[in-house]
Amino acid sequence: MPDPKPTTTEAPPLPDGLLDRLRETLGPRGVVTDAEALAPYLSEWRNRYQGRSAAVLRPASTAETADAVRLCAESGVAITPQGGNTGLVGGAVAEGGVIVSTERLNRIRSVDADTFSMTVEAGCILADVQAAAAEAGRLFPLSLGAEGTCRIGGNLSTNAGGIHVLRYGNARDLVLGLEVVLPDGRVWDGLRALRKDNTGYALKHLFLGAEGTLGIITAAVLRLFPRPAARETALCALPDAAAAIRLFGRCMDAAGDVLNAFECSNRTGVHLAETLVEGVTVPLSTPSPFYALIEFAATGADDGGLRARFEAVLADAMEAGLVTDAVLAETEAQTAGLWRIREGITEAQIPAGLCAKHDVSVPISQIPTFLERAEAEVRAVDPDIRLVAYGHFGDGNIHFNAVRPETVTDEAFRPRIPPIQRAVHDVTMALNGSFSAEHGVGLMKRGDVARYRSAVEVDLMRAVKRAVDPKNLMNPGKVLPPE
Ligand code: FAD
Ligand code: 2HG
Ligand code: ZN
Repeated sequence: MPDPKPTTTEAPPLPDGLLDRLRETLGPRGVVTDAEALAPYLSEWRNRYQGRSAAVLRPASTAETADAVRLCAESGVAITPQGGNTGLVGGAVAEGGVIVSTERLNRIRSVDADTFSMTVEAGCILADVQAAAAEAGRLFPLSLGAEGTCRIGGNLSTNAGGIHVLRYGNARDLVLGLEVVLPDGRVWDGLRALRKDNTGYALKHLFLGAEGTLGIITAAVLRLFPRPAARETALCALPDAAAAIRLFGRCMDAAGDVLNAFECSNRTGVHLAETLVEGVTVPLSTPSPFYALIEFAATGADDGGLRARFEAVLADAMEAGLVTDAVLAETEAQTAGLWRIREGITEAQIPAGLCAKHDVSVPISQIPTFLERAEAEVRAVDPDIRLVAYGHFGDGNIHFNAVRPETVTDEAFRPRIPPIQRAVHDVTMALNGSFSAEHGVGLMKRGDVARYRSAVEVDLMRAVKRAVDPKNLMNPGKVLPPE
């Protein structure tokens, strides 16, 4: 579980003549080598890794992508696919070779409202995909804090989750068809809009969540849904995580058909957002040990008394002592304010300082046990750590961030990260959980793959990688542990 210091090692040079051939193929806008222009592609959101690459390629079509990949493959040059570069595990960090950015593959090819599907290129920004669907009166439900920057190809390659998984599924569940440039430059055209197709192996699922190790996704057919006509959002104060789980059960029971989001945070998460992020205000009178942000949304013209249903669930939960205080948004501005708190928790992780990050999932009923055991392990390493436990509790997905104490520098804290991560992941796996629920493996969790996935699973993954990318040129060194 490496947590490397950033390095500034020079990028290895490319074979003679390759850049000229790439410029001929992609045109002057398609190849970036200037150090200043390269810099943003070589840094990453948390400043944990420093990339190294001699060039960024910016193809503007599938054909250009295929040509560029073929040229690199012929020269034995490794490729790191990159979308919005918002990934949190170092998957888009280049360790030599070239970066292929999808940013010019940014056309919405078509939106078909009648069949509830749309075809988009991989470099479309997620927010633009959502907006194009909305314009056609449809919903593309994938939603996450980075949606203004991340690109749909990156979302599909990380099988992104976000705030609506409990209702609509992960990114994987939102894809009907895919187009992929394979590591040798061939194009797999699987851009089918079929809901049913049992004609052999489901190839698209190989590439979804593969973090760019098997090919470059260039386009996708996405599933669309009816747009919610009404939504109600509440922030609830809770005594503890156990109450959150019982409240989730009640919401599912009473309103599973309209439950749109169930996000939680402990007090430290909300406190850091309030104190470190602009525009975050908690509209409750007193601080609480735990919070839940809950959203109901109805799609029909008749909202089925959505607010009344929500109020009834909250009133029952208050009577049962699961909720101690709650605010139900009255206006769109208040709804946005409540969601700002949620986004603020993620944003606060940067100014708060270095943290040991965990993106785990456990069976929902085990969340309180996980929190208790993981906290004990973390405090054994450093009793003063600030623990931010938040995330998509309705999916059993906890972002468990152990933030350095205020009195300790990032540098002094860095060596404490590996033992903390090891202990937290051991707790997770002992509860039959996953050491990466959303963000993937990238560079960061390759060691965990070796430790926690079975030998059979690792063998199968290696066999797939060898079959699709025998020269190991597509995002080498990511996901699979070193042999
Ligand atoms: P990148 O970071 O560019 O790449 C991610 C991986 O995909 C890399 O391995 C890269 O090589 C590969 N890749 C990118 N494009 C392609 C392609 N076209 N073909 C093949 N491989 C490709 N994640 C969640 O799941 N849920 C969240 O709620 C969430 N919230 C976030 C909030 C913030 C503020 C931030 C900064 C990140 C968050 N993330 C979340 C993580 C991140 O946004 C997602 O992983 C996102 O899906 C990455 O998209 P991207 O375009 O930035 O991909
Ligand atoms: C979120 O849910 C993201 O906001 C980021 O997945 C979580 O690692 C984090 O802090
Ligand atoms: Zn998340």
